[in-house]
Amino acid sequence: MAEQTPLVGIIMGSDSDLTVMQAAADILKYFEIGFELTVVSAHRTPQRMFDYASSAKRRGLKVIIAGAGGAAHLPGMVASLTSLPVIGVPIKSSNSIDGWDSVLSILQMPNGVPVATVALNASKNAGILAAEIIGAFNEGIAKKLADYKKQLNDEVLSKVEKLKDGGWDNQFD
Ligand code: RP5
Repeated sequence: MAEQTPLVGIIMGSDSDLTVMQAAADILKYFEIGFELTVVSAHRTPQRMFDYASSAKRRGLKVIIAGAGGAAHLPGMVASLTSLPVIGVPIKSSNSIDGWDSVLSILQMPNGVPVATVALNASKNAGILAAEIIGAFNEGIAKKLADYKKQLNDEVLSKVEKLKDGGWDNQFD
């Protein structure tokens, strides 16, 4: 596949977040949407965060996915610095108590500065949501998303048939 202009910026507070954030990259690859991926820390590299967020729109990005754990300020701070939509991925990291700290740090934004927060560690959904935002203005991507959702639907229906034919009591024999 030819190198694509990045439309989505995937950033994370630490390289230790990559095991979780990889799924966002994988699903964007699946939808053939160009993205860039890097580490930007709100606390350890505040100037880099400022530069990244304030130049993102000018550089052609359409959506930013930001993942962080613990005192997870990256998505909210990035959202404060850009008019691009920001999707936050709360991560259960080494400095998380139980994951709720990451969820609430990203979710409970003040009025005026929204962050679209996905479930704990749900970076795949962040990638799909980013694709949907771009798909609202891009027919090719909208078609891929419709096919993807049809595939989810068909997978469930085939499980319904399997259960109907095989019964519920011998599925794991
Ligand atoms: C957060 O602290 C990062 O997003 C990561 O989830 C967590 C731990 O970072 P490391 O100490 O592993 O670099 O800022």
